[in-house]
Amino acid sequence: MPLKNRAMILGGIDAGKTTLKEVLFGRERHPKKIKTQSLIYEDWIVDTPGEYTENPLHYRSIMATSLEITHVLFVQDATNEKTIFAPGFSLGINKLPIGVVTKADASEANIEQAISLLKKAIVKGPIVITSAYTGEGIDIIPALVRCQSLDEMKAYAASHQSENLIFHENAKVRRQQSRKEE
Ligand SMILES: Nc1nc2c(ncn2[C@@H]2O[C@H](COP(=O)(O)OP(=O)(O)O)[C@@H](O)[C@H]2O)c(=O)[nH]1
Ligand SMILES: [Mg+2]
Repeated sequence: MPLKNRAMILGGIDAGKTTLKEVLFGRERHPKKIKTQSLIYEDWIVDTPGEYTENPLHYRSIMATSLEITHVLFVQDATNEKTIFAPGFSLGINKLPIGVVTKADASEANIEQAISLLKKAIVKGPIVITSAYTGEGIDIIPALVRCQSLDEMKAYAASHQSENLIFHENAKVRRQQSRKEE
């Protein structure tokens, strides 16, 4: 079923963005690394070069592209102890955020660390733990991109009950919300 929503993939150089896109389309991952040189629109995904997220000179392109999408995939490599996302990065783009941990299969992967880095970048939203090599977690991504709101993604996470999917909500945001409800 074609998706009417569209997701832009952001993340550092070599984070696994293009490999993720290939696997999402059911294709073999590239036998060798091919550098992404420009924005690549394909079906419901926009792949971006790592430089776009790493270099603030490209932010205007990210903002322009964000007008054409509904979701942003914030990709964090589990084998990289560093992140290129500043705290609260997702708040700068007014689209539905999805955190994606890549390379969960790698022997040197630190999944907990990658999750905590994404929790700082994304104030509220789902975080999916994936490996393009084993395929784990991959099918959760299109399901989330079908959702139209954070609440819908949260409900999906609650009903889906997968160890590869968590829904993150900043404790402070949660407190403010419950105070409003009182
Ligand atoms: N172990 C492992 N390596 C991966 C995975 N996905 C991508 N890679 C490797 O990470 C490198 C960068 O991948 P690429 O998709 O080109 O990253 P991009 O620069 O973010 O587009 C390549 O050598 C991939 O083979 C994965 O799920 N597991
Ligand atoms: Mg790429």
